[in-house]
Amino acid sequence: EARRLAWWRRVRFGMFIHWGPYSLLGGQWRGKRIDDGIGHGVGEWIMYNAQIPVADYARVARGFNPVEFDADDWAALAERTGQKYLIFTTKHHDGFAMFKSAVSDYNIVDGAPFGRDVVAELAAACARRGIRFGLYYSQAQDWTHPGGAAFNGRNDPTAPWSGGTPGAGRWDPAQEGDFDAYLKNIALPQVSELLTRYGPIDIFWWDTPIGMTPEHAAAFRDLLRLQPGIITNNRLLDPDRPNAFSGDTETPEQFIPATGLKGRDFEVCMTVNDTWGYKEHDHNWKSPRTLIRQLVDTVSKGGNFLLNIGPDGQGRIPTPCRERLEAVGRWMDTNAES
Ligand code: JFZ
Repeated sequence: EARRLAWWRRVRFGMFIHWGPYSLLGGQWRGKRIDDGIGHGVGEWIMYNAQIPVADYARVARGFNPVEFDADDWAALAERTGQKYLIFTTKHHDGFAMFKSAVSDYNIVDGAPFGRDVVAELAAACARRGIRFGLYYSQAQDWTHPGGAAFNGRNDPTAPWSGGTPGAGRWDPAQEGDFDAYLKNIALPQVSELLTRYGPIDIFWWDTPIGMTPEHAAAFRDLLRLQPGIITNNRLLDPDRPNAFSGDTETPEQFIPATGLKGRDFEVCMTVNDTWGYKEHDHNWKSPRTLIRQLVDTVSKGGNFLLNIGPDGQGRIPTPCRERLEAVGRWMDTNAES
């Protein structure tokens, strides 16, 4: 086990990328800025926070044509920043797959004019540059495929981020359906696709196990055998639940645990502004000084630092974001081991 995690513990610094049809909306729906709701209106939750009907959001997705996307440019930026691994949102809660999928044509190859497999291009770019490659996949929440789970936090501020009722937070009759059937027909097959079609996968990043039971989690965990040596975060199921699977790494989000997490591997995930997915009007960029301090603070406490970028709907990394990563990279050049 220690050997499996050795590279991850050594490199300490990764790039997180949130990118999908929500990036095209840039935090606005029908001319209104969506700044309320889950995560204070984080860009990738816009479908949920603005309660966009499935058909309307699907129209946005069908227009997704990010012609400026350049996998090698993104991987090169990670390299210059000193980030030794990259984790990409292959499917976020909106349900749109950024890879070709045989089980649903709601994906970037078959369901959008772009027609290119973004996961394949990123996997190849990372392989060329020796950057480890990880996949984020929202295994339970899916606001488009019938039966997918929807967080109930809008209706109940105490709603749990795991287990509970899968459908309690749905807002469109088109979302109704059987959760077990969704897992069996969409989520599990897509995870298999991801684990078999893109070469070696170094990390699997689960998220928000709404509605899941330990049995559901076991079915996903079994698929990980397709990639011996893969490292996973702990969001397949809440580790506090009895008999629940817990992954290799804890995931403090947007904060650094004051004294680290004794005896546990952890990865602080952090945004450069205040959103994961692109928001056109979020200009609250952290300074390079703040980002370097957060990186050093996290590493000094024994954790990894996963710093997120949110490219826009054309595939461009916002200039202020790019500049900050370049500045961190210059600091890394003089101060970090290679
Ligand atoms: C999740 C996602 O919902 C979000 O869009 C983003 O991808 C982020 C990295 O992960 O956000 C969470 C997950 C769990 C909690 C809060 C936000 N939690 O347990 O409090």
